[in-house]
Amino acid sequence: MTNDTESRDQTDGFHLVIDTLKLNGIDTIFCVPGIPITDLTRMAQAEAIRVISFRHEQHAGNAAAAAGFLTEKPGICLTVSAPGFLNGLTALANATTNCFPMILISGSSEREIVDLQQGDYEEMDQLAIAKPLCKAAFRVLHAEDIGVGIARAIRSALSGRPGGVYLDLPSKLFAQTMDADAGKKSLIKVVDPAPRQLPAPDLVQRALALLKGAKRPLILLGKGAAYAQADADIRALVEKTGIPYLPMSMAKGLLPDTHEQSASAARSYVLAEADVVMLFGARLNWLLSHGKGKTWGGPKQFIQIDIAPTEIDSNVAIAAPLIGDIGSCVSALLVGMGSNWEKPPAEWTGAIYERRDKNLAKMAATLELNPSPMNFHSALGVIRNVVKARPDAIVVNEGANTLDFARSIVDMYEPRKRLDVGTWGIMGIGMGYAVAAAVVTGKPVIAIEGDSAFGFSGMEVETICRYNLPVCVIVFNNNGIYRGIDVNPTGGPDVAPTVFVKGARYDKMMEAFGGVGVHATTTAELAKALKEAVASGKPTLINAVIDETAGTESGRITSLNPQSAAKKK
Ligand code: ADP
Ligand code: TZD
Ligand code: MG
Repeated sequence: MTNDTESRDQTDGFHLVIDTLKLNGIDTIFCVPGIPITDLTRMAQAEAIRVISFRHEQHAGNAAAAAGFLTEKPGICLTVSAPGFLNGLTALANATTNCFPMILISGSSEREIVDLQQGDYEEMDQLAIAKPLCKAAFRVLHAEDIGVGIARAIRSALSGRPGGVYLDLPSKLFAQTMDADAGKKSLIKVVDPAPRQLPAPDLVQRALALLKGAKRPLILLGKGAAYAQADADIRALVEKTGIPYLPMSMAKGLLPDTHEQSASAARSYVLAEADVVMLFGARLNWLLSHGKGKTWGGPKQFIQIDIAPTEIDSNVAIAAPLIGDIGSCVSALLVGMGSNWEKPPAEWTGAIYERRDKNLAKMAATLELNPSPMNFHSALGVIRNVVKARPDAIVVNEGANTLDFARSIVDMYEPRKRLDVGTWGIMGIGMGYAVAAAVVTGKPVIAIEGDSAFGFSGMEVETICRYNLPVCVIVFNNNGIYRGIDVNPTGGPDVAPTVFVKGARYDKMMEAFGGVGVHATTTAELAKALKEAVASGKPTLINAVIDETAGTESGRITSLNPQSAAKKK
């Protein structure tokens, strides 16, 4: 507290909020100021909390979510009432979907007026609207309850399956005063907000028995495993079992993608052929074809490690659920495996690695081509090399083709270095995630962005410049969504819905705010600019010109597009 606060006999809502956040180790707030929270942002900064102010709440919210994922502390997003709240709500819902801990704190208007619908400034029943879209939602009406409200929000965001929490703070609360001593006593420092959840021993034994009998076992690592920060034990387990593994996109780097047990480049083969699949913090949702159908080939049995018991059997029967936190489950498995665990049959692993190496050689050959204009492969080949040289850099990635190609081409070497569109496949996370990654880690950030994807959060390049963050944005400019070659079938003056201004210069946006802008039409120009950006840490945007014909509709998920009857004929 400042001397100013100490000398007062009274404290107020503003200070109680800030003091509780600080007491709980919250050192950063992502926000957009305005009534009624402008002073809260000022006072937070005055009290040495880092306040990162954005141009739009959705990006502040995405930053909070990414900070939550990276740090295992809830990321805090602070917004104004109704419209600011709604802008932040997309990020809150997305964080909940991704199982990232964040707290959206929004100021709100006068309860008496809102509830009688008398038309207050920015009137909205925010609590009711937030409730179905997040893990938990709370409102604090009295200054003496601020400590409890924030403690409940922190616990709800972090315990069990992490997620988004909404905290409604009405305008009137901030000005409420109370005795400073009583106020101090009302604050709660949350003890162990994400307590370990040990798996029951019989569940561990059941899982190990099933694994032992497997002829063609497979390990699947999800972003829950990356979140859990049990990196060394997870690696030890994978290596001790000798079982081939597949990382989901945000679990890449948990073990280096170049690891000898990686089955990434033989994905379809292992999914179809495995007989026992062990899931670590990964849901059998659409990203894994719901655990059934052609992708999954013959019959198989699942071992699923998850902190959320209700996730089990959500899509297919799970033979061996293992409920607990990843760290505790993995150490229990390591103990249970003993010292002479038998590796899987060489017939199985050999067949996988042979396919993998063949596919990797094929890809290496395409990466070596240097077509003009650049295509996804040649441009990503450059980024792949830079990331290899700077494995501590964080990669942010969104788009369709730009996402799918980058996921398979750019190898990751360290845990939690890849942030992407997540469970929803949402566009617009780019600059918010990039800002958060730079702010909470201080490491260089490389944001690989489709030109459409970038547009959702592009204005935040000003934020990147304002805070002088070590972020290099690479816009894969193929003149549109998926491709730049669609035409208006009527021959009218409007371009097709997927097509943008041809030859746009996104690099000029960065220059407008004092950052470095580069227009790259060759791999040599791209390599030079990216290396300089990573070395200097200067905010940089590289407009990478990509062949506008190179992409495919929806990247690798073309089949999810409904087919019109006319098209089918
Ligand atoms: P991916 O998209 O990478 O497949 P998902 O987001 O579908 O991953 O799955 C993440 C899973 O991890 C969720 O089911 C969530 O409950 C679980 N999870 C999150 N944190 C932990 C943890 N600390 N311990 C165990 N499970 C966790
Ligand atoms: N809006 C939101 C919020 N999320 C989405 N996923 C979409 C729209 C639909 N969409 C995709 O799924 S990918 C994409 C959109 C608009 C953009 C693809 O174009 P791009 O990438 O330029 O980013 P490529 O490299 O040209 O394929
Ligand atoms: Mg594009």
